[in-house]
Amino acid sequence: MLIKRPSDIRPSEITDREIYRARRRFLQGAPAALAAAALPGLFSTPALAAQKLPGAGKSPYSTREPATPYKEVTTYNNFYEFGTDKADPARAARTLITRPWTVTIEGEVKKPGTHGIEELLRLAPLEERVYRLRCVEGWSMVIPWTGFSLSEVIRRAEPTGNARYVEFVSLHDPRQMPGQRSGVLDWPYVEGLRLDEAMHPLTLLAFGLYGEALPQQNGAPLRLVVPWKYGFKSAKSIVKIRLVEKPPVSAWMRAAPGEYGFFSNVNPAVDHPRWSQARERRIGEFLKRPTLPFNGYGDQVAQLYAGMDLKKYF
Ligand SMILES: Nc1nc2c(c(=O)[nH]1)N[C@H]1C(S)=C(S)[C@@H](COP(=O)(O)O)O[C@H]1N2
Ligand SMILES: [Mo]
Repeated sequence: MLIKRPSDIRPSEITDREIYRARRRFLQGAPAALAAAALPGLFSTPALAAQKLPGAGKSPYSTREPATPYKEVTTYNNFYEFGTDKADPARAARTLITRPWTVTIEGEVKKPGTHGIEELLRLAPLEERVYRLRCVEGWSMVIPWTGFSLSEVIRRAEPTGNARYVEFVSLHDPRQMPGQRSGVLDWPYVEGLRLDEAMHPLTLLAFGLYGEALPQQNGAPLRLVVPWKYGFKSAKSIVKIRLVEKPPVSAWMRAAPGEYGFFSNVNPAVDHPRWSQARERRIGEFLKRPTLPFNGYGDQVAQLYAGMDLKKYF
């Protein structure tokens, strides 16, 4: 992963929650335009990004820290399927067609199956979860996601006694994803969690951000968000969820096993081989701030790793 200073981001561009609410009110007042926008074009579905999601309840897991402005959240992205520059996905991901979309749940489950995105969206009540996201590169954001716990999906698939890990596979389609014509990663993008991590209530299946359907560059139509791990664990545009016995080999482990471990818990005490992880730059802020163990979610998740050497299992 490349490190880039967010020099293009002005601190004056902070959108506070008031502007967020105003934006929501505006969207609520425009149902006809949104209905028309829901018809996907043949080669791009940019309008889907503005599609409002059904109302979402509040979550006790939300941070009260101010959310990173919508503009930054949707224009400063890592999504290598659309290029390696932070600005690439916002431009290039318009070719990603997000409807129809299905997700296959397979492997060590009693109820395997393929489910349409609309069906998945209705599986459980949507919640707004304002989470910190810490990229392994040393920057962070606060993002108001909309979704529900991944456990809602896994529980219904009924894992067998052999299921120990969960593998997540992102879409592989070089026609829609120009970055996949390059060998920067061994495609498709694959990530994995231990089953207890995947079942943890904090682990979110996200369908939206800022109250709207996910923009393509943020991983439409559905993605993972694992807030206590480095951002790359949060796979975007997922098409397959496999319950497996053995730890999955993620795309990043395959590319650089010495640099990216399976767990990748945010840990200021364990440096990346090429840089320190002690501090981070919150996008929109000038001074760096200390990085917190488990990205500040230690009270909720530290017990998952009781007795483990987190330097060895990085
Ligand atoms: N399929 C896929 N998922 C991905 C990535 C990617 O390149 N491809 N990048 C990861 C990284 S490194 C980060 S930091 C987050 C960024 O999410 P955001 O752009 O919505 O902030 O997505 C993660 N999920
Ligand atoms: Mo990242």
